[in-house]
Amino acid sequence: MQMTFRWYGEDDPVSLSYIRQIPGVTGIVSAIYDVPVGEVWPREKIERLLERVQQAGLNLSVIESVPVHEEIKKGGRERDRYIENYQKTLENLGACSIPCVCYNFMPVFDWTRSGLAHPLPDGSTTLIYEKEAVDKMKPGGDLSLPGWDASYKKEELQALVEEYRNLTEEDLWGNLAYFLNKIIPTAERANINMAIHPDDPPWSVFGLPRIIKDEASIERLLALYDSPRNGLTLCCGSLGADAGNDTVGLVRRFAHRIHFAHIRNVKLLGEQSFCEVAHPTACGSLDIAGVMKAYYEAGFTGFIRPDHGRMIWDEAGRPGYGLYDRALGASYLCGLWEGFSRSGLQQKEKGEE
Ligand code: DNO
Repeated sequence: MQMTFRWYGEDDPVSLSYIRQIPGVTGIVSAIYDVPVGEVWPREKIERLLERVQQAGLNLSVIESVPVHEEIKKGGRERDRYIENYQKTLENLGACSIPCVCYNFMPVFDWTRSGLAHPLPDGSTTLIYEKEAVDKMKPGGDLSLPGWDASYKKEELQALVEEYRNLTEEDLWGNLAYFLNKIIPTAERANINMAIHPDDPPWSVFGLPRIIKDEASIERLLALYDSPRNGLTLCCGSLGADAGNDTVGLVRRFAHRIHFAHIRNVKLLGEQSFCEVAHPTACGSLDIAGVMKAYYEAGFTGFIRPDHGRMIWDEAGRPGYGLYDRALGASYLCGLWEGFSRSGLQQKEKGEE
């Protein structure tokens, strides 16, 4: 595995030089943030990002994300134009030797939470999703969605949500299949591993369809286009918010098609409610050591990043993306990996004796 860390570009208070100082981290996960969703990412901008990251002594490992325009997800009249743009962006990324691209197919809203600074008993703060609070939110009304990177103006939002009203999950599957049929051949030519991020949380929010949420849907997604380039960002925190998902089992089952792993722990708080906690297994409801062991045993060579962190030690910054707790997460994950590789080595030596 290759340990990576997300960097939001020059405006990110967590600088590349700080990231470089986290033991074990060799790669950066980033994106071009100043091109409107749906437009082609110019090659020069990608080259500049690549140079910047390399100058800091790191690799540009994953693009997270190249966002998918709503016209594509909705199956709108303009979708072919936006798919062509997406293909051009992939070609430009391929020309810069970017190995992996993360994306998602969630209508309108990306990750959703009801609070960004929920206090934990240890005095840190964290992201929380409480069903009751989310059920009361009205997109387009007076809703300000915590932490959401708004790509739309509020007025546009209501209209957009309305346009999805008649779109069923099956329609969304059809639109995803249409998209993959066009972009996976491009990714194959560009040598890029496409890695879809599951829905976060893995259930419908605001009545909008969500389809990448469990083992059966991942199975179906992979079968839509049977190519190693059609792969996954396996986010155990997203999938693990549903107690019905066995995150260790998912890693074992799909390891061959996982290109990128997001690792974080959540504490389940009842039906469709959870908060995020520190990475170690003991801190939450997920078996993070088991997840890492499953990657280790599968011989995983892809990218891993610690996902959201809590805010600790009075750090202020982008919710979920401060430096300290994610750095602790990276160290913990690297430590587990080293432990597994040492015990693997010992077993091998014993066998050879
Ligand atoms: C949140 C992230 C998501 C993710 C996208 C991938 O912190 O995990 O925003 O980047 O869903 O397309």
